[in-house]
Order: sequence, then structure tokens, then C-alpha cells
Amino acid sequence: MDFYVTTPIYYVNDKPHIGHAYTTIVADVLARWRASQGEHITFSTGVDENSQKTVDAAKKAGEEIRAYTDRMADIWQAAWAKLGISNTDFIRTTEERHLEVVRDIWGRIDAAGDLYKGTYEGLYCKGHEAFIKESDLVDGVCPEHKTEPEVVKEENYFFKLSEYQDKLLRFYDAHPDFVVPANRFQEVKSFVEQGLEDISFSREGKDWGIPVPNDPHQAIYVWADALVNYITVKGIEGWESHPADVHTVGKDILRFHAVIWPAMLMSAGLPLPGQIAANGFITNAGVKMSKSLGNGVNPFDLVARYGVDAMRYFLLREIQYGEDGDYSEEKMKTRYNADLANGLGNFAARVLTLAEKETGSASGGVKFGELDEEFSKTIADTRRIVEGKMAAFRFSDALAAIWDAVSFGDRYVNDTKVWEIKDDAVRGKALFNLVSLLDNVAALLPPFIPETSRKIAASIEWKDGILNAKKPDVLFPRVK
Ligand code: ME8
Repeated sequence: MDFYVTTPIYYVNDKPHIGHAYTTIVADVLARWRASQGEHITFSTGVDENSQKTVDAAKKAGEEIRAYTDRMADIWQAAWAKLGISNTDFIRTTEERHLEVVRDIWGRIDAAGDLYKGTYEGLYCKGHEAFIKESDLVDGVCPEHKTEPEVVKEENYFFKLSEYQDKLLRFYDAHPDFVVPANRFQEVKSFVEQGLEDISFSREGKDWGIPVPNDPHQAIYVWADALVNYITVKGIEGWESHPADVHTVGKDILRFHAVIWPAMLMSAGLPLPGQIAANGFITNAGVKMSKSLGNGVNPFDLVARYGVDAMRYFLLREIQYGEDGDYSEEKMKTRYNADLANGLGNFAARVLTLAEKETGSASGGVKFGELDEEFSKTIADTRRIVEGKMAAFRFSDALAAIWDAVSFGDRYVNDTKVWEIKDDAVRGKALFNLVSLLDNVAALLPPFIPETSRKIAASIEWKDGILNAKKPDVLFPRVK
């Protein structure tokens, strides 16, 4: 089975912050989860270069646009590599493979009679790369980007989005899980039910961007170009045979993905993606982290102090998927010390230290045996709960279930006082229970904290009826 998951392609007007890392980590969790179930993975991320933001940022940096985008694309690609993201492709919208597909899709939409020329008059927010209504402004500025919109009057190609209202609503009805979480799907439906306006699909006189075929004074609207990246990654035939299973996005760009994108695909006669999963915003002191505002926390500062796995764990456990979550160093530290250093890290160290003592001792190591009922039940229940939670994008609950299993193991160590058991067979049985539990916990962890999972699994050797354990280096040193 194939599984195709995507992240948004990010604008290159600045480096990534933990908001971008969060969406990318969520896609990575899904990719690793499905890989652990034996599926073949296509996992794409990349950068959205044909934006006016690129032009402005290059100018600000005093660089030639192409040199600037090359440098920034490298920064984004290197960032995901450093965070151990398992993407199988990295797409740039200035690549030839993309231009070809964009032209093809434009031609299909045109051939369907869904493009026409008209005059657009109104306001444009560069931060959103979208037209914005007067009524959306607060004190004359875009409430999200805190900038005044441009007043625009120009000739554009329009996409007949209004024609797709009924088709979209019918599609939503037939696909009740198309957008997750459900409350966001409700917002999308209400928006579409209120009626859709045609949207401008090109900009006049822009010399950066993909030219409209046969009308080079017009550049294809950056969103009409960017969304197509998901097809480019697979090629048109590849998309036809297996479109994306999940597009992970932030709630800020959900409408583009849940309304405009399906309408474009319907128009082009191509299959629709399986699901759009929208995360909420990570805020900093209550304000959305954003490149435009410059208030984003650098993921590498967190990694330097806590490590990649700890950052992944924090984001996935602390934030209920779909909801907003405020980041603070204090919260990060508390979670780290409580759940990782004292929780999983301490449990693994206790169990492996006790088991290591048996290796090569008179008892001859921990022998394979039958698990006590409460252990086999805990392991099976945990696995079942995690599977259900993953299908529902409830990552925090999945982790909570795994940590419940760790707490169960911890209580057992305390209650039985394994180290005081004199009888080799009884002690061996207790250790067999505990190491089995730890090993099964580690087997559920790769999607979330892959490095830690590997370290635990590598400390346990099952061979010839004997289980040998080796205590690993401290998994999560306490942070003051
Ligand atoms: O919108 N909290 O790119 P972008 C959580 N190029 N997620 C956040 C976040 C925050 N504070 N800030 C950013 C674009 N994100 C377009 C996408 S796709 C065809 C084109 C994440 O660089 C979140 O996923 O502005 C959001 O949707 C995305 O970054 C926006 O990235």
C-alpha cells in the first residue's frame, strides 16, 4: 500500500520557526506511523518561491532574487534534515518539473471553461498573498500581518469558483472526514454554504512568478501555482493513480486547501486528496508566531538545549492537534523533566539497569517466558488505543496512552521491589514482564521520538531464550 503525505510548501521570506517545524513534524509522524505499518511512503515538503514576499525579502537582503531563493531553499532543506524529517522529496516551485505541471493544469482549467478575464478592484494583503476585504481590516491593517493592504485595480484572469459551491458541498457530505478536526470542517462548510465568489487567478505586470500561458503580462497567482506542487511531486499520472492521502496544513491556509484546491482539481478532471488536516497556531505570549512579525522561536535553540526528540514530544504532547497552543520555555522544561527525564527516561534506566545485572550472572540472564496477564493486557490495550488515536489525529492522546503504560510499569517496579526479590525465577519473571513492556513501548514510539525508540530497542537483545539488556546512556538528562 502507498501512503502520500504532504506539508505546505513554505515561503522563503525567512528561516523556519517552530510553527513550521510543528506542521512538518506532524506530517513526519504520519509518514513514520504508516511506514511502521508496512506502507510505502511518499512524503513531500518544499518551498513556495514565486511569491511577492520572495521579491521583497531578496531586495531587503540586497540579493539577486534567484541567488536569494537558492540560498533560502538550502536553509529550509537543511533545517528538515537536521530535525531528522523523513521526507522523500523536497520541491521548489521554480523547478522545471513544476512549471510544466502548472502550465498543464492551467490549460485543463482553461479548457474546462473555468477561466475568464475581468477587472479586479480591491485590497491585496501581501502577508496573505490574497485579496482581502475592507471588513476584514482592523484599524486599517490586516489583523494577522499588521500591515496596510495595497489598493489594486488590474486586469486578471478569474477562476469560476462560484460554479463549484454545490459540487463542493456534495463532496463534503460524501466525505465526512475530509477535513480534520471536525470543528474546522464545520467552518469550511459554513463558509462555502454562504456562497463563493470567483477568484482572481493571476496578477498583472509581475515579472516574478510563472507567466500565464500565451499571456506573459500576467503571472499565475501564487496560490494557483503553489497548490499544484502536490501534483508535481507525483507527476500527473502519479496523482491520477494515487492522489495525496493527507495534506497537513495550518488553519490559516485551510480554505485554500479545502475549498479552492478541490475546486481546481474538479475543474481539471483530477482526483481529490483524501484528507486535509489543519493544525492550530503556536503562539508566543498569546500572539501567533510568524515570519512577518519576527516573533518565532528558532527550533534549533530548542534542539540545542533539549534534543530533537524532546522538541517533537513537547509539540505533539502539549498541543491537542487542531487547537492553538502557547509556547514557553517554562512549559517545555516542565514537560521535559516530568515526562521524559523522570517518566520514560527514568523507567527505561530502572528496568534496563535491573535487567543488565542478570546478564552473565548466576541466574543466566532473563529467560523468555509467559507474560503476566496484566502485562499482556496493558500492551495490547495500549497498542489498540494508539491505533485509534492516530487514525483520529489525536497525537497527544496517543502519547498519553503510551505514558500510562510507562506509569503502570513504574508502579510495578515500586510495588514488587524487584531488586529485593531473592528467588531467581520470580525475579526473572518480573524482569521479563518489565523488559517486554519497555520493548513494546519502544515499538510504539518511532513515529513520535524515533531516536529514543532506537536507543531503547538497541539496549535489549532477545536471543536463544535469553534476554540480555544493556543500560543505555542517560536518555534525557535533567534540565535545570
Ligand atoms: O502559507 N503555528 O507558507 P508559510 C503553527 N506558502 N503553524 C504555523 C505557524 C504557527 N505559528 N506559523 C506557520 C504559506 N505555520 C504558503 C503555503 S501550500 C500550497 C502554500 C505553518 O511559509 C502552518 O502549517 O506562510 C501554516 O499553514 C504554514 O506554516 C504557513 O507557511
